[in-house]
Amino acid sequence: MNIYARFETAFRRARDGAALVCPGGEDWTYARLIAEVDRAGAALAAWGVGVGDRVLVQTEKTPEAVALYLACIKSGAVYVPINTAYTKPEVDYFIADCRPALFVAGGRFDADVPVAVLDDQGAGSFWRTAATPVPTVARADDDLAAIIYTSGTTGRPKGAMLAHANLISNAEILCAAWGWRDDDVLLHALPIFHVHGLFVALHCAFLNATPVILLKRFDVAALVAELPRATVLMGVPTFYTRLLDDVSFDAASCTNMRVFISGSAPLAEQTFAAFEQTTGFRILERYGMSETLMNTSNPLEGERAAGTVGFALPGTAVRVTDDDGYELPRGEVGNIELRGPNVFKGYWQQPEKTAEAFRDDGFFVTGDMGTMDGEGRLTLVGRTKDLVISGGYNVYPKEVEMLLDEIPEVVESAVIGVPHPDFGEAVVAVVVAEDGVDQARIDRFLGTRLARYKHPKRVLCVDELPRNAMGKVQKNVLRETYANVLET
Ligand code: MCA
Repeated sequence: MNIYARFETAFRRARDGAALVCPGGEDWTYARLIAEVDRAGAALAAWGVGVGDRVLVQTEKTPEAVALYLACIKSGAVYVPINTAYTKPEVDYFIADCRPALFVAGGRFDADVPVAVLDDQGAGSFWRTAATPVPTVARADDDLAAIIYTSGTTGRPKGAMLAHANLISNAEILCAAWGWRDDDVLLHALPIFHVHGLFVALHCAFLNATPVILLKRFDVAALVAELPRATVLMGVPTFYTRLLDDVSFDAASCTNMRVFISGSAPLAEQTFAAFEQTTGFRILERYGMSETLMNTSNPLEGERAAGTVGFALPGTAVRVTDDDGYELPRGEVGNIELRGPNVFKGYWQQPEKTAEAFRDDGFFVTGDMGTMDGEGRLTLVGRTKDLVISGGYNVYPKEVEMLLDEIPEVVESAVIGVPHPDFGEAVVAVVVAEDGVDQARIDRFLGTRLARYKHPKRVLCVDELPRNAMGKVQKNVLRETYANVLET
């Protein structure tokens, strides 16, 4: 089944109800959303987008961008959203990799594929034709709905292929797990180019046709202003630390709220405790990945334990294994592996990478390390993959190192994640360089090549990098040595 058919059934029931509530802009009812999806669908058809074609999208968060997403899946195209922070060379890579039938960009862009513009007001050359209702294309369970790029340890992003059935089952399971209600109101401040803001947040609301307060971006003042009419907030830990730092945020802001959900990065136990102290709410932490959507969740009813990501969601099998894939006794630390209807179909045009990621019995090896207690509660304790999670964005050091090593004065570099008061963790580069390399030089070089959030927040020059007997750079030593460089 096409997931849009599920949404549309709910949308029709709630025709006159608020769909997208846009502070400072025009609100849309669900009837309007249905019509706008048809308008976007007609535009896609006019651009020649057919069933199974990829549509690469790098646009601001507008109601029209939401309609474009829904129109893509409705018409059987494959939606490929990318971060608005990506630079031209980064976007060129995605174009070359997924060969989209259409690239919908936020502004003018030169490419060897058709480019349509949908600007930050939701206007632009994308709108080619008058609205004509487009049919909802029937899709089999394994047919792709989206490709979500995730960077890899090689420094080259891989496209995780998600099918309609992945999206439908995960959305249904989350609605049940989090007790979604018809009178819920979702406060939405996440970007819509990642699984968290797009599939987790919007799909829960759309399956139930509940109102979504659509903030263009995360802004504490706007969030605090909207909280009194919301019941559900989903955010990365930075949302919660920034709320706690804001003097206007207190228990009174939350009187209408039902649940605060956190994910995409580890929620510090002190944040969990401080939030409970300020508001009385225990943040519900859950665990997911682009490849697998949501895997585990703390319970809605029952003990939400700080520092853990809760229990396997219904239908998802979670195990902790040794390096050969054998399940370890409860309480031991090992690789987290998963199997279930949420798990993706593999990496786009990368059969070897896909094969490497799965065990023979179909379990996906996440690259996260964890431990499971006797009751089945999972705690994340680290990663086998070299990855930095900064404010909920994944940054693979290799990608940054490859660029740093292109700078003529740089002899070698090592990129690490260190604690950051706002982003939880942030990127730091340790470089061996000939005279004359400083932060400004590196920022200038990276400026047109790498999304800003991946730039090192600090560059440290050293005479040599610490290496083990095998000659491998000891990143653990660097992380310990420079643990405090971003603390202030
Ligand atoms: C912005 N900057 C960052 C980050 N965000 N630096 C490091 N890490 C970040 N996450 C930098 C900008 O480059 C800029 O640098 C400066 O901070 C201010 O930028 P601005 O855009 O104003 O920042 P912001 O609006 O305050 O953004 C912070 C944010 C945002 C709200 C925490 O990063 C965010 O929305 N994060 C959520 C990401 C997310 O949705 N992740 C889900 C993916 P300069 O001033 O130097 O130019 S993971 C997922 O989907 C999985 C499946 C899951 O489980 O959920």
